[in-house]
Amino acid sequence: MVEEPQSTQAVLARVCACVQAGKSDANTDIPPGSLGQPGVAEWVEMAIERGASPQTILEEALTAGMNAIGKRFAANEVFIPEVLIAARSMHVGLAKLKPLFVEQGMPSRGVLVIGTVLGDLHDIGKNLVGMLFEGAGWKVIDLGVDCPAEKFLAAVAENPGCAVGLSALLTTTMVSMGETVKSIRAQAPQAIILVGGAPVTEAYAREIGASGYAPDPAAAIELLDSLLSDE
Ligand code: B1M
Repeated sequence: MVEEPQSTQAVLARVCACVQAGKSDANTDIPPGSLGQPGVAEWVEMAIERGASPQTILEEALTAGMNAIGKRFAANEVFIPEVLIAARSMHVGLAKLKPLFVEQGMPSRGVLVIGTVLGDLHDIGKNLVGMLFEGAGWKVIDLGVDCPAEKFLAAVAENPGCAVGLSALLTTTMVSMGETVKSIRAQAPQAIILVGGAPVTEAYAREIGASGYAPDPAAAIELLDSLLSDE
């Protein structure tokens, strides 16, 4: 028996907590022992019934939950599996909101084109960065792995004003990261280009002309926010 929250604000807080716990709906037993208890799906439905706008549910509950997970991940309080199940729960909530956003389209803070650079097949970190940007309200266009500069250039041309995120995990592929930044700069000199990945450093980002380096997804989101507010 679950006690019904008194206020809409309390319902939103439940959505936010369920995203962080990875509790998608009543039929899932994540976290263990929670089978039958409402999750993101049920609380989002209740928030809608109570008259909360889809925008409010998105920002104050789903995005807030994912932002919190991103910060806890950066602080080593949670790990990759927790981020993945939180992202899955957020998507369950988003699916409930999508029909309500049909006319105006899903709101978005902007577009981030992201990919792992040429020669590099590592995508776990890049995928986490993409998921947390999505959770923070960005439309994410994921170009995948082993991306030549041309692939980034085409995406930048198709999405004017987008930010670009490059990931590299090998010291050898950091070279193609530099070449990709150079090509993007030639086509779109003002583009914001973020770089990251285990071997990448702040100094290297500066050397290749990237707009900035971030060690983890939460830092990348903060960095992009601050670069945009400087524009
Ligand atoms: Co590879 N691998 N791997 N590997 N692999 C490393 C990177 C390595 C350090 C292992 C080692 O030797 N100790 C080493 C690199 C050495 C170096 O260059 N200095 C290495 C090597 C050598 C190789 C091969 C060459 C091995 C071989 O075949 N001889 C080969 C290369 C293939 C290729 O890419 N062409 C190879 C292959 C593979 C697998 C395919 C088997 C697999 C990748 C599977 C996949 O990604 N789908 C793999 C794996 C899993 C690893 C390790 C074990 C783990 C990488 C990972 O996913 N980490 C790795 C060793 C290690 O790191 N312990 C290793 C978890 C992930 C969450 O972290 O990617 O760093 P990370 O992302 C972080 C941050 O870096 C940051 O945020 C993420 C979350 O915090 N971040 C960004 C990432 N991108 C960002 C972008 C941003 C901002 C932040 O802004 C845009």
